Amino acid sequence: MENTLFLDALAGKNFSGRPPVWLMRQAGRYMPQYRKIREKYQFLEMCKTPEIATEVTLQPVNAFGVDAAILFSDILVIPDALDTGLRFEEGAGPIIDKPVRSSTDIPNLPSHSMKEKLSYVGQAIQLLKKELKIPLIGFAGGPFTVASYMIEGASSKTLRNTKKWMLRDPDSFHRLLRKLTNDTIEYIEMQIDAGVDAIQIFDSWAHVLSHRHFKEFSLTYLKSIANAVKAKDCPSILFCRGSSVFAPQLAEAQPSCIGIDWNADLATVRKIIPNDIALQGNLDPDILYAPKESLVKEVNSTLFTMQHSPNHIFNLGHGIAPDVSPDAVKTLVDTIKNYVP
Ligand code: 1CP
Repeated sequence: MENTLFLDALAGKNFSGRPPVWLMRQAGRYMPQYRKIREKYQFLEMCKTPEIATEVTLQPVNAFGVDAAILFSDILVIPDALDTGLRFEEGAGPIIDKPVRSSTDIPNLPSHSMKEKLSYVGQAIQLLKKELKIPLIGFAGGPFTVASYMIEGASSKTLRNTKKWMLRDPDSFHRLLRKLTNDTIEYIEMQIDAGVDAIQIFDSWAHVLSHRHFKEFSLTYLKSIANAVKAKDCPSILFCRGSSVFAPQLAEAQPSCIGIDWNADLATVRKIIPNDIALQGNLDPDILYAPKESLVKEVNSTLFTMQHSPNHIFNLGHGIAPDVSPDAVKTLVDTIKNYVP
């Protein structure tokens, strides 16, 4: 590996003068190179073909020179492996044909080996490790977020069905979360064995939960996953939307790093999170729509806020949108790489 900035920052040992940078959703529809491949294949077909997943993972690495690669896949490969009939409709996002609607559906979920069902991910990781000179991030969804897609059957802004189940029958809701946690741990252990250098957990929809419910229905399971990653000597990053509020609770799971959404001031978060936990973030992804001058100014402000931090990883506060200009992404990465404190 030629560039270890990302791993150095996760270990609290980045003294290079600038933070490493990678971006959530750095591979995807905003890149013309991605759209060209996507014209020929279905999204899940791309995830399931190790050579294509490898090529798409490398696209942002080659185009922008980011300091870490994230495996091209999706958090919904677990519901797919559980035979829920996942498909991606153009413009409509994920659709699950056989949603899990109540406790009676839980026993019908198969107990497949995730290691076997998702072996295509392991194969992509092995191909990538041969190509990459930077660290590779593996990932999975947080059980609460994955459950919410399985229950809603499609994208939802309110997660109404999920919250109704959670509030009316918490015991069976916990059963579903436990099943998904076990499957997720098996899946992540396979990724680590295949060679990923760090694991990020995306609990993207945790922000719909109250403080108490976050602790009960999200954090409990994030803790189990963070412990399993630690037991494999692999660094972990916990991210959720809402992390600017939930960061102190996420710290209880003792991950290597917490991904912070864009609502918080990183310097303020830094003061309340134990120093041995790295912080990742947290530019508002919409700043990529701003004119170049404002974009550079905003990036520099974040860099200045965290300068001399040995454990800051530059990222957005959430993923890149499909209509962002690749030039803006290039400007962002270049501004960080050229930063002189
Ligand atoms: O039509 C297409 O071309 C598919 C678009 C697409 C892409 C490029 C989807 C469908 N997923 C992905 C890749 C993806 N998803 C990655 C790849 C690695 C990278 O970051 O470059 C990752 C890490 C994810 C993770 C993911 N999928 C999350 C968590 C992160 C987040 O953005 O909050 C979530 C919630 C999903 C579900 C999902 N998959 C795809 C879409 C469009 C969505 C979101 C749907 C929604 O808004 O509810």
